[in-house]
Amino acid sequence: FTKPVDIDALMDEINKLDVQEDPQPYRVMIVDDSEVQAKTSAMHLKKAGMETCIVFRSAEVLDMLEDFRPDIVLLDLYMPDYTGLEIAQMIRQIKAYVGLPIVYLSAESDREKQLSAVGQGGDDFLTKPIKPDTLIEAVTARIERYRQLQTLMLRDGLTGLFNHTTMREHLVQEINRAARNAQPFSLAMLDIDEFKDVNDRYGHATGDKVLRSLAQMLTLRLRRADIIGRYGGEEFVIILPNTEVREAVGLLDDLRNSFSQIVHLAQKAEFQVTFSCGISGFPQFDSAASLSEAADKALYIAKHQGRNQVVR
Ligand code: GH3
Ligand code: MG
Ligand code: MG
Ligand code: MG
Repeated sequence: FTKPVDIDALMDEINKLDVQEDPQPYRVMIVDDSEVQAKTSAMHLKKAGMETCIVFRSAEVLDMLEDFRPDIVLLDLYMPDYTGLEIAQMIRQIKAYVGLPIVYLSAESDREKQLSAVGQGGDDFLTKPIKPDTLIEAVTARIERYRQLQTLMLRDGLTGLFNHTTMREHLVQEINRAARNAQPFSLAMLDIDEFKDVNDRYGHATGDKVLRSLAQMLTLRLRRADIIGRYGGEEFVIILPNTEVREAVGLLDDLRNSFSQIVHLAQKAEFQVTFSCGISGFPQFDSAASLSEAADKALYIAKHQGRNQVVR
């Protein structure tokens, strides 16, 4: 006998999620061989509430990009080992960073050289010395636009969850991370049961609301570290870092139970919806293809055994 869910309280919390702002501070990476210059910029940006990281040696740029995940790179033009231009071009060769704003921050005042720098991988050129307010404004504008574009590219418009492409990239990243740290992780594939009937009976708009309610419940109930995506129509996928398959089955079964108890409203009707779920895990499976295939197979079995259940 499972504890009944207070649906009103759950829906209240779910509704609150809609208005929650993303509180993530802006992240600025500063590449400069001059410690004084870098620290001065960093200090002004920190005062404006941003997070900064300083890289003095260009050889460390790529590693720091992975670790720090900046929203913008401020790049000095002249450094002892590589030039800013070379670093910008190196960054641009990596698919994940094609859209990352790169702004040169240099004392170079020759217009020709500035334009040539912007032509080769950079987005903008700011001349040192720069007023703190000007720097903050320039950085803020670039980051706002970058984050908007990231949301459009990486997320699904209906639910706000990660899209199919992003989830595939996250899966590969998670395999590497788990292997490096010798940790397990689980992959869950969810598919709403008889969803065609929901659309047929109550209309497509109501179907969309059901998709959003599941997305919001998953976002609310899972940990911040869990990565949640909409894989396609009424299919969802979750990566659960540092989670054994056995734990993932328990967790997803709780979610399955909660979701099945939500009473959805259409114009003249109330109805309930369920989902089925298949789970696979690392290191039992250690490639993106084998993990997906195993979760898919388990989901198929869940459907065949009568739906509204979690299978590993
Ligand atoms: P099963 O239990 O076997 O999964 O049955 P099902 O009806 O859920 O599966 P089926 O694949 O036959 O139908 C999926 C339906 O999902 C068909 C399609 O109309 C609906 N669907 C897909 N994407 C969307 C969407 O974005 N919005 C809405 N409202 N419906 C969608
Ligand atoms: Mg320099
Ligand atoms: Mg389906
Ligand atoms: Mg379905």
